[in-house]
Amino acid sequence: MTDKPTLGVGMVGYAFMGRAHSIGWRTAPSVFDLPVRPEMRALVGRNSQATAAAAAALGWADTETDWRALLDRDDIDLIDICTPGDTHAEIAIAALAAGKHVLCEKPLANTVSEAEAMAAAAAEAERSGVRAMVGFNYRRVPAAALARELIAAGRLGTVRHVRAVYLQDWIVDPQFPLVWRLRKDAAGSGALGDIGAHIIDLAQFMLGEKISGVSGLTETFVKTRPLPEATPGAAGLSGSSRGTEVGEVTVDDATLFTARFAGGAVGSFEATRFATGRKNELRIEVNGSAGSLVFDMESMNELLFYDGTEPDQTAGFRKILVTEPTHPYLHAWWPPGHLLGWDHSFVHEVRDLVTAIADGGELRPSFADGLQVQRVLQAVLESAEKSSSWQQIPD
Ligand code: SOE
Repeated sequence: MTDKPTLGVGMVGYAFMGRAHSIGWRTAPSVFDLPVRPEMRALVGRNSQATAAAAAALGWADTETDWRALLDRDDIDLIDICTPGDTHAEIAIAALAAGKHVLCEKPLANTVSEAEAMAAAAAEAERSGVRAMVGFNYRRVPAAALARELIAAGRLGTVRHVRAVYLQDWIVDPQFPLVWRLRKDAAGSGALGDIGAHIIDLAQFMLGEKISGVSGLTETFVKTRPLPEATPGAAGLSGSSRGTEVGEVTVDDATLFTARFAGGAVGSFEATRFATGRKNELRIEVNGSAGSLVFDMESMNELLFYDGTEPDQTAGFRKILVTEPTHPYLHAWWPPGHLLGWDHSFVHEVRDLVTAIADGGELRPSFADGLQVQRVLQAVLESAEKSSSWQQIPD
């Protein structure tokens, strides 16, 4: 046993993201030398039996059936929100007001006004040392973090282009049920908010610059779908639980937009759940006056780098294997060449969050960052509604 101070964690929701976050909480203390020891104290879910089973499987000590119970528990220091977007604002604002640190899954909220209220609550809480972070986990993939470092160090010169796609195909089948991610009231938007938000955050993170304006279009290819059966677990990405009634899809299946960055670069973004054969393909290419970088989640341990300052005869894209101890997060992992996976980004998220809580250091993406992404999402939707007209993003 160590004599480190502990950080009591309560998590709300235990579906796909809750499982991923649980791996983060469980693994981070055994990999990184954290200043405090997170303890997985309580898991919250509405169905007590299902929640107890999930808690046992995922490593949570205790359960609650109402998230409000966490607010009154002295042994809970941090609330991790892994529920659909329509619940984020209420839980996060109440948690911050109760003096609990918050980790909130992305996108921060379903609307800009909710995100504004959350950012204001986070700014207020920060004054008394209570911290808040949004779970844009791809920032914590070492190759993506290395891309940011190389761009910040000027290795690409002046950045001119960003080409970002996030492609999935899990709803190509028109019989796939109308799960919560396909309902505007629960999810805010579709492919745009769910996966487009990731590439917006990641591109801005890599460049260290914000998107200043956008022009977008959206499409919903399959307009009605079978309703899911009302069984626990029916809200996931699996299509096995369809019922016989049909409901309307109220979000985008695919969204494309062009963008300008504050520093002068231009960008193209595509988020779709209809890219048949593409399971979870997140790819960002950045071109600058002195070089280019390509990050591709399907080869997430690699970063392609073109150094334009090399002589023409030998210049070419080269593959950096991002597993050296000098690469972001890698000092704590395996010897070079031993690869990491998608789930490690959640371990890194916990490491950064817990470290900033303990030492008071910078913690990003903040709720203010999440609000800015939300403004981009809203501007894209507004543009799509107004014949793809240009929309400036307010500061
Ligand atoms: C579903 O599209 C999803 O689980 C997203 O919600 C996650 O944020 C993404 O990382 C993987 O796909």
